[in-house]
Amino acid sequence: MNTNNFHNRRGFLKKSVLASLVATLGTEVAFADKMPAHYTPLILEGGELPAGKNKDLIVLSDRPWNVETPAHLLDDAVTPADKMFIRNNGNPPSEVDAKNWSLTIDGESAKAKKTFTLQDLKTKFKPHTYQLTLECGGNGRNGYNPPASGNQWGEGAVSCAEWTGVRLKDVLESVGIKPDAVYIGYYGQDTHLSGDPKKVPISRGVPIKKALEDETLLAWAMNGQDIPIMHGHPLRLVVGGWPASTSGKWLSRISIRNIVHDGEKMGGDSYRVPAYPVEPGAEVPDEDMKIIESMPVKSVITYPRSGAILESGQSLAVRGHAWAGDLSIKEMMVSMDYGASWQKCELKAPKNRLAWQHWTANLKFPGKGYYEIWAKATDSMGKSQPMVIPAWNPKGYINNACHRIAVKVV
Ligand SMILES: Nc1nc2c(c(=O)[nH]1)N[C@H]1C(S)=C(S)[C@@H](COP(=O)(O)O)O[C@H]1N2
Ligand SMILES: [Mo]
Repeated sequence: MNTNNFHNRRGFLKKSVLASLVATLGTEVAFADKMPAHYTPLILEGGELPAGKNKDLIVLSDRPWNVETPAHLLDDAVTPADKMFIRNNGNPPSEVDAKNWSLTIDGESAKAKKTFTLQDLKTKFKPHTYQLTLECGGNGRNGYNPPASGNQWGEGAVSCAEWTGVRLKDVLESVGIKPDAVYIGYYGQDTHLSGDPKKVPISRGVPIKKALEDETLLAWAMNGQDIPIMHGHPLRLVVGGWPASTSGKWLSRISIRNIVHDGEKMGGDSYRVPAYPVEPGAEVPDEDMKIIESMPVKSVITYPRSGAILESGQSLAVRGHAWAGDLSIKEMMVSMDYGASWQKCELKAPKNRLAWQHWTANLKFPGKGYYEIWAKATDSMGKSQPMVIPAWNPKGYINNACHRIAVKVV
């Protein structure tokens, strides 16, 4: 599709386009001029979203599908399928035969090679359900300068659905894990964008210790239903708290490795950041890059949506979620004066380990005017979100800067 007509030379939406967008929506678009470069609101494209998706999701690319959830659509306690972001590296399998689907466990550190049908998994092991936070390593990429290549995610490449399946641990232990195991690597049935059957779009993994945690699941259901095709039907590895790229969709094979898994997108700049801080734009030698593990502390404001207009004198119940990779959230604060003062929020316990936590706060604005609401979470180890963009890295990963929204009191 050609969207050039909508953008200026630098890739930002033209003033005239913004004006017509405001007219179409019948409402002001706060920060519309700060929308990421080359981003075209779907309303202008007339494009289609994958089946079953909320029409207000933001399409960053359609080949492959990369679809972001605007912050205010993340308001649900448990992310429903229609509001879940999509991050595909290749093309989903064109046909999925759940009845004949199988998962093979192999690898140097597997005591045997064994294949399970989906039915085997469902009947031979105990099922478990956990709510798990999945955040793309590149969430927030659009904040970095110089900009990183890749999908320019804002805040919305995060979800927290309920996943049902069996523990990876139970299945791996039934096969037998050799003492020299260090990592697992997944393989899915999606195909490379080039069409080359020998190429794999992505094959990542986690250290054996993370793989053997209770919450690491081989899941066949999401929110009590079959996993939607875009999210990995009929079987998915789900690893909460780590870059969501470790949660392999359309899962057909897991290798127990005696080395750090060396699959597609495990090396180079993929899901890796410099081992020490570097200046923006630096070239970092390959051996100085390290794999992203637990995701950093972060939060999102899900109500109100940015651009809300409030009556003077009203108090405003702000709310959202916070999460911190393998850790939990200890404290949540909001500011309406650019961080000069902070107000403590009410914070709920997570549903289970590795699930996001809900927070609320009642704000009383001193009078009419334009305000920004900033949200800042602190994890159980005492680390807080930075108020500005954190350490630059070549691919623009793990930006956990405070989320900010704008409101107007009239
Ligand atoms: N097989 C396979 N698994 C995959 C991917 C993929 O392209 N293929 N993308 C990964 C990445 S980078 C992310 S962020 C999450 C996105 O999960 P979702 O699309 O269900 O939200 O899936 C991960 N698992
Ligand atoms: Mo991702």
